[in-house]
Amino acid sequence: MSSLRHDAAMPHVTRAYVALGSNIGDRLALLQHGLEMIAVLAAAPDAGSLPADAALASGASSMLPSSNLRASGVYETSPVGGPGGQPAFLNAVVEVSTLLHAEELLARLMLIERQSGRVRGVLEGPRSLDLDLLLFGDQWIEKPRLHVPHPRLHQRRFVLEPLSELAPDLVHPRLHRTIGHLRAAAEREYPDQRVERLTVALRAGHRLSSR
Ligand code: PH2
Ligand code: MG
Ligand code: MG
Repeated sequence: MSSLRHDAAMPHVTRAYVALGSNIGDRLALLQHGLEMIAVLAAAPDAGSLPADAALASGASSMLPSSNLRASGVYETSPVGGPGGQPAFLNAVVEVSTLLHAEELLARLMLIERQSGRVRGVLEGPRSLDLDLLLFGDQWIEKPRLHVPHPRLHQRRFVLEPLSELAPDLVHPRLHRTIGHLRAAAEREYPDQRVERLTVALRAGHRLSSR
């Protein structure tokens, strides 16, 4: 495991990439909310307690640690897979530096999804907020509920376009190609996947709205 290379006393910061997607409700507000919650929860070092619901209920957050997060632009994208006729998605990617292990980060992402009103129904069907762990440092993880790098990342322009804004030179740990290379290959291979970058932007490092 890569953590063995590190001094046990030294906190181990991992750079992770998370895909955000929404195609129900106020899609932009849901992405913005997801980003703010990722900034809070990925930064909280205490793995045992998940403060999400309490923190949200009280609106009691201090300034977000803006330094631990970078956001891509926002893209409107045609649905890939899933039932026909579902609405277009808004998609974005955030880069977050975290002390958490991949499992802990994933648990927090799922908590944010639930808190945002996500109900798991139809596979690949419409969703208010979908948060997918794309990459976790240079780790290759195959566990029952955790597959990193995300197994379909290289086939999805709605992921590769925003991800390549943040990390074009990052090498995919399993495919050994850069994200920029994968993006260009997917553009050729999947011309029907529509991805349109919007002029709106997510705000990283803003005060969490009390709601
Ligand atoms: N998510 C899916 C399936 N299809 N298509 C687009 N455009 N954007 C998504 O986020 C998306 C999808 C499964 O999570
Ligand atoms: Mg998904
Ligand atoms: Mg998902």
